[in-house]
Amino acid sequence: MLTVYSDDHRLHDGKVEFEGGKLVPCYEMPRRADLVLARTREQAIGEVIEPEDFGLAPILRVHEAGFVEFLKGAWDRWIATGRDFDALPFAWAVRGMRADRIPESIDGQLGYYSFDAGTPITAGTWQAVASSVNVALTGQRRVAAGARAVFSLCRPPGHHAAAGYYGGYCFLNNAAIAAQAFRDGGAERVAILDVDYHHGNGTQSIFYDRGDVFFASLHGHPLDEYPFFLGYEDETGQGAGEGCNANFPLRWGTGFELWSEALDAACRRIAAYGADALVVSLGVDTYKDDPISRFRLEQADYPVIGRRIAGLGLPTLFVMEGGYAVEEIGINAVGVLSGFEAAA
Ligand code: 6XA
Ligand code: ZN
Repeated sequence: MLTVYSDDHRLHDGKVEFEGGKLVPCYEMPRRADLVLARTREQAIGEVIEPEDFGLAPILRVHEAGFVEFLKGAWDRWIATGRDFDALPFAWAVRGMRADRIPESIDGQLGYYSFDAGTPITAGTWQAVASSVNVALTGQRRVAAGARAVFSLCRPPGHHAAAGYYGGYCFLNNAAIAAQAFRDGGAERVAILDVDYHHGNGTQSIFYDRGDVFFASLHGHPLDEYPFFLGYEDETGQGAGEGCNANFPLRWGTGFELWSEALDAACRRIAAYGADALVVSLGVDTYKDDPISRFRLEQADYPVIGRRIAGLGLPTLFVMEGGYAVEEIGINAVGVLSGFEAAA
């Protein structure tokens, strides 16, 4: 399987995120992608290629122009106010407040365009984010051209990013942009399977009222887990998208037996939908030793996941999302890919 990768991910290197009442070192660090890349090489998964540059047009098919402008300029505006540390928001519009007025100050806009304080913007963030999108789109193009599967080793991840806001270590939604690119390239129907530990709230919201992109997600139950405010079973899509959204929330402590039943159910829904292409939001923070998650998957489970996904028989783009048990992240992510490949 081809891997698409760029060193540009290192340009996004946040120092701190807000967690447990403190500013703590970022879990989402460059070493994550470095280890996944090293593992693809160790396991000789296939050639590693650099991304092409697709520019802004495919991004603007999914994200609001004002939001993209904000992300591009946020760091320069932040340091112009005299700060020299990571940019983090601290106030948001909630129930009954004015979400229809955009503040002018950088601090107001950080809150307007985000939903958490865990996602620092740094000097190189925009360049890394744009490159991560190119990694996804380069993989998408190869799959659209006939590859059975490609691995887009995206960093920063994307599935929490919605059309107009960022959060959860995500800025632009790589998987959603790739899914839209499949549609724009002629695919009638696209499915997205999100196996990251966290609900892909951004991806869900982008396609919620559309019937041409099916979204299925297995994740920590919103009663327990971040992002808390989306990801329930009764979110089934709306309008033309009714029936095209399937959530499988699972409580803390879930192990592979229960998790894989949910995977089978998600795969049955995708098979019934009849997609032309599949995008997998591949997070491995479901692992038992992940420092921010509470499922109990084991190393040996990841190839089984890959095999099950291969059973769908669809042209497949794997897009890297989360996973923070850094030493194991490469083993587990590449485990999924190897399982997929072995199921020829
Ligand atoms: C809150 C937790 C962010 C989760 C990010 C993630 N700081 N998403 O792994 O898939
Ligand atoms: Zn995650």
